[in-house]
Parts: sequence; structure tokens; C-alpha cells
Amino acid sequence: MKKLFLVPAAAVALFLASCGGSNTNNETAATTDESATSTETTATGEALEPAVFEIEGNDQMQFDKDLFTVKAGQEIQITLKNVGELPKESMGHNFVVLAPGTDVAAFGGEAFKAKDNDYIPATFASSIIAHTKLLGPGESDTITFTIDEPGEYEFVCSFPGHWGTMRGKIVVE
Ligand SMILES: [Cu+2]
Repeated sequence: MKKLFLVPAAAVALFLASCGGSNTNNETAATTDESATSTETTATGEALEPAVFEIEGNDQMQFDKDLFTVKAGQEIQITLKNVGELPKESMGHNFVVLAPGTDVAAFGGEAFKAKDNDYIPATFASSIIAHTKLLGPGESDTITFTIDEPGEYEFVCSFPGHWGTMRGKIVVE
């Protein structure tokens, strides 16, 4: 029974395909919009306004934001505020931007061992694009940086155990 249904369906598909093949002139139309390239000025040297963001870390091991969108080459200014009350030794926060493709779990594991360096692991230095200081309650820190390559850049708090919940991404367009 099923085969009886399939045969007519295939026949219809073939019929439609052969019909559609008759007007092959679509490609010539595509070549006429070359003028559009001269009006788009995205890649010119025009100065972009800095992208200014604020993000908070709290005592529940959470950031209040998990996504930032910027343009390639745009100056990025991010201020991290630790709005918690617990001591820095047990609930410190930072904001670490990682290169695309970084193994975040491996990074978190290394950060765990880097207490002497405020949990910024030297072994991942080449994967770290920017980072704030480690902040105690009520403290804040602002970092300024630029990313030239479009892509998705993860950020985390590298305090031990925090990267699982304190993470998000910067989308560079
Ligand atoms: Cu944290």
C-alpha cells in the first residue's frame, strides 16, 4: 500500500522539478547588484562608539547578564560589580574573557589551582583575552579591550567552582 503512494508522489516531484528547470535566467539577475558594495561602509575606518557594559556578580554565584553583542574592532568597556556580601575568600568574583575554542572545563580546573594569581591560570595565558581583578563584596573593576575577530567569546568567573554557573558569551559581529 505504501509503495502505491510513493510512486505518484515521486512522479509529481519530477514533474515539478522539470518545470522549474525551464526558467534558468535567475543567475543573470544576481550580477546586477554590484552597486550595493559601494553604499555599505561597515569595513571602513570610521570610529565606532565604545560599547559600555555593566555586569554584576552576586552571592548566589550568578552574573546578571549572559550575553553581550559588539562589533569587531569596537572598544569594549565592561565593569564588573560584586554586589554580594560574602567575603572575597569564599565568594570572590572576576570576569574572564576566553578565546574561541577554549576548553572551559579545563580552564576552570587550572584556575582552581591558581589561587596565588587570583585564579588566573598562567597555563591558559594565551587563551585569556581580558580579565578583571578578583573582587570582594562591594568592589568593582572596569576593563577595556578590543576584539578584532568576529566570533563567540565565552566569559566566566574563574573563582573555584563558579565557572559552571557564572558564564556567558560576547558575540563579536
Ligand atoms: Cu564568581
